Amino acid sequence: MKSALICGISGQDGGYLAKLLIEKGYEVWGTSRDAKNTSFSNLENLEIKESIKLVTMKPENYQNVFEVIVRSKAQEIYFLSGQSSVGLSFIYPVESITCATLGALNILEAARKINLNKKFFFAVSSEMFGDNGGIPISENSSLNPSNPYAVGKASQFWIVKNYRQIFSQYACSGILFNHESPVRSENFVTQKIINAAYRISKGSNEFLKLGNLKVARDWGWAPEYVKAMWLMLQQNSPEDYIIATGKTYTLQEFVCEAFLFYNLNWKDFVEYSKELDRPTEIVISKADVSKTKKNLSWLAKYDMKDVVKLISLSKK
Ligand code: GDR
Repeated sequence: MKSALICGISGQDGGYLAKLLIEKGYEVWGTSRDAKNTSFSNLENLEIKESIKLVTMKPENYQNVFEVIVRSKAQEIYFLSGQSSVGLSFIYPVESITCATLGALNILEAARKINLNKKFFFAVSSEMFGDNGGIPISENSSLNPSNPYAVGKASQFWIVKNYRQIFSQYACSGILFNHESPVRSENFVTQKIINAAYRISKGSNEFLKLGNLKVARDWGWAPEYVKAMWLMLQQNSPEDYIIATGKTYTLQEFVCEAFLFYNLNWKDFVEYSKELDRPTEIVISKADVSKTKKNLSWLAKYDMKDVVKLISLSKK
């Protein structure tokens, strides 16, 4: 039986990945900062909590990371831990950067000391490339991180590349673009918009405050992105891959689609709030998915419009 360790299993991607791996017959271990006091509601909703060995692991603590890797004996390790909201990283920059960098270092270093053949997936982000004028981002695009979250991910990306080159570890980074699901919190704009549209459709007398509607993102469906993560560890050689749909829409198009689902005109309910603009911003984010399509035969089935529909349907 294959076994996998998912670091940061309580988050959106952790839950969907665990479900996929259990379906594939894996023994799944999952970590959280405080496994005793975490509710793991995502895992409960997916009805998989009882099938997972849950352990406490603080990614910044080397000894702790070492012990969990030894104990789990996992052949595949997926590192998804850390703060995933760009917005919150402006408020908690140290936590955001520390977990991404020290976490990756501790995992790779512990595995190097244990000296067993393991495969590693690290979740990095399109945010690493900064505001590049909307040029489609590939695995070789130059990095220009412009917020604390992106700085942490860019460092992690280079740590992974280094360990792969120097110590020949099977370590790779999935460069994830925005990917959503019903389990997102309102820290993410997609959930904030759809929840507001839903409440308004039920009679709520509110206005939705948003920042810059001209920003454009490549929004995908998280439950299908975890398959690409798994595929990356089933190849002959470790390589980095873009995980995205290849289709970009403006935030205004997203808002329009979300309100349309409830037969509402967004213009009647949305207000611009300057306070929600970020100190630095990526205006247009585009993905070049050609390498992923060619090598992994993976292509996203769902785009922004499907994401709106699928999340909205989950509210009924
Ligand atoms: P992002 O996602 O920062 O792209 O990171 P988020 O949903 O937070 O923002 C998307 C875009 O919408 C703009 N925006 C607002 N954002 C929020 N959260 N709230 C608002 O009210 C609002 N108004 C406008 C933002 O400025 C931004 O341009 C996501 C996360 O999933 C990361 O973990 C991941 O790495 C990247 O996508 C790729």
